[in-house]
Amino acid sequence: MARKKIALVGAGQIGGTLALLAGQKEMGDVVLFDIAEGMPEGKALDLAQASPVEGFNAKLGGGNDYSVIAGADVVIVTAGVPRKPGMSRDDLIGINTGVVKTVGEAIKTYAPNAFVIVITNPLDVMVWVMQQASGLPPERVVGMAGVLDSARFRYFLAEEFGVSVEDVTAFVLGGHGDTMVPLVRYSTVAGIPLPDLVKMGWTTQEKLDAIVQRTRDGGAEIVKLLKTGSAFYAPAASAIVMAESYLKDQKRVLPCAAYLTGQYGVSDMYVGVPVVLGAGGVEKIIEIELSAEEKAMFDHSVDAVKTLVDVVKKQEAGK
Ligand code: TXD
Repeated sequence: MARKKIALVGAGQIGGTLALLAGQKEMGDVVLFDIAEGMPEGKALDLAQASPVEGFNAKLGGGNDYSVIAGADVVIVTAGVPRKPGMSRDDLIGINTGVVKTVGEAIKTYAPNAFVIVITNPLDVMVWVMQQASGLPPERVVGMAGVLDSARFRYFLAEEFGVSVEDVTAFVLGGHGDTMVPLVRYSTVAGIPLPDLVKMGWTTQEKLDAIVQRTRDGGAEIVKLLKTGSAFYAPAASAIVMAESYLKDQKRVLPCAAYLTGQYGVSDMYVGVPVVLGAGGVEKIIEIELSAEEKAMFDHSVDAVKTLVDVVKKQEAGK
């Protein structure tokens, strides 16, 4: 059976890291696209030269012509501009909408059967723009944010409890970042829900609240430290587990920005919810009962996304 093909549109900080991870995990052949002249080829050649050392077999290529993505099984999109200190994710909407629209049209032309994972910010809107521009079925267009937000949450919790990150599960809903809705009662250490751990004296509600806030601010904390860009190792690792679940039909249950058709009372929008990811893409949207407080936070998150989608719709109408 021929190797799968993974196309990375945007070969910057995240794109380059995606390529290395996809190679190391021997997920298939990897191609990098970018508008920066020579850079995608340069990174592909450098990564290819790591393959004998790392011990993986993959064809690695790159280019500035969208035809390089032809026939890709998975396309991971990071094309666009990242935040600088003081910028919100929403500030990127003007530039990145145009970029993602162009990428969507290229995917429609060259890789219409692909599973598309969007990373570009503001994520929840960009994934909607991607689905509209590419015309791919919504179950094959998702956004990566929840896996990253829950990974940040899990890491901070593991630090607080002094346990392995592998035994911490975290459940997040809603938009990426500031309006993220972490479900404390569904987050656990080895299946023990966080509220029980408070009762058991493992932590306090105040410490949990602080961890939730630090998770919400996780992106901005790194942007402030890096000064020249945003996080890229954890975002790349997060998108790779989503790609792997699709390629290997793993049926992982992962928080993704997925297209809702009435679930959680939301229609015709992309929002972060738990889904089953398999060979069919988003195979199931998991709809859980929310408390009044959780529902209010979720609806606030949906409203924030809706506002940005309306901005894009107005931009489109104004053209
Ligand atoms: O969780 C999440 N979804 C977020 C997403 C986590 C972290 C970063 N988030 C966003 O991903 C970030 O705000 C950016 O919008 C993207 C990519 O972040 P990255 O750190 O990889 O940015 P880089 O290093 O600037 O890479 C972007 C590349 C760069 O090489 C540009 O030349 C290229 O995108 N680029 C384009 N490619 C194709 N077409 C166009 N028009 C274009 N414009 C820039």
